[in-house]
Amino acid sequence: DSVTELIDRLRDEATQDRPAEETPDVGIVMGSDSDLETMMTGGKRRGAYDAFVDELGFAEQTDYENPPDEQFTFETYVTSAHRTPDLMTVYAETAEERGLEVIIAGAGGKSADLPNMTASIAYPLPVIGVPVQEKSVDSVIGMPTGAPLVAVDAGKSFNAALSAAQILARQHDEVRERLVAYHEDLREGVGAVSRELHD
Ligand code: RP5
Repeated sequence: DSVTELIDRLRDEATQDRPAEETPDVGIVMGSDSDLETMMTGGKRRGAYDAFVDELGFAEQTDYENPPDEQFTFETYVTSAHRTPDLMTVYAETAEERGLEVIIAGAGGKSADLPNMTASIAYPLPVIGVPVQEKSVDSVIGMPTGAPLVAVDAGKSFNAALSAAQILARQHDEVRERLVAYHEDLREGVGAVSRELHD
């Protein structure tokens, strides 16, 4: 799809007034497809996709008008603050009307503006920023007073997904239960490793 088509579609979706259970709960945006590995999966670390799909039972919603069977969903967009500022702006402007409850935004490089700008435009929707590379941490977390952005450490999109789920869990008991179950597994895993070390 061209950027113009994506913009038109987002604007159209914002007018549809779909029931909450049919719209994506979380929007994942990133500045470049070179951010995909860090943001989603398959890299050195596990990413947001792994947290949502493997640990929390969310599904990716690839078509706004045809939701998957799973109750909790996320969508994924590549939109650059510098190459497609119009798409970034419309995505953030329409996010709340399209039914999103939280956005995860990742960017790298020395001009990692996407998380910051998305947070400013989408306000009061919460935005969790992921610096894709360590050198961009300052630009992602350095927001002025009154312009909030929740940020995780460089590359930790897995934690950004858990933070997004924590926000959803305030309204959705089922997400809360899945987070608690994930944490129990995590504790058991740590216990198993430390037992191995002592055996
Ligand atoms: C940022 O610049 C992107 O978020 C990416 O991390 C970085 C480099 O982008 P590419 O040149 O690989 O597209 O905007």
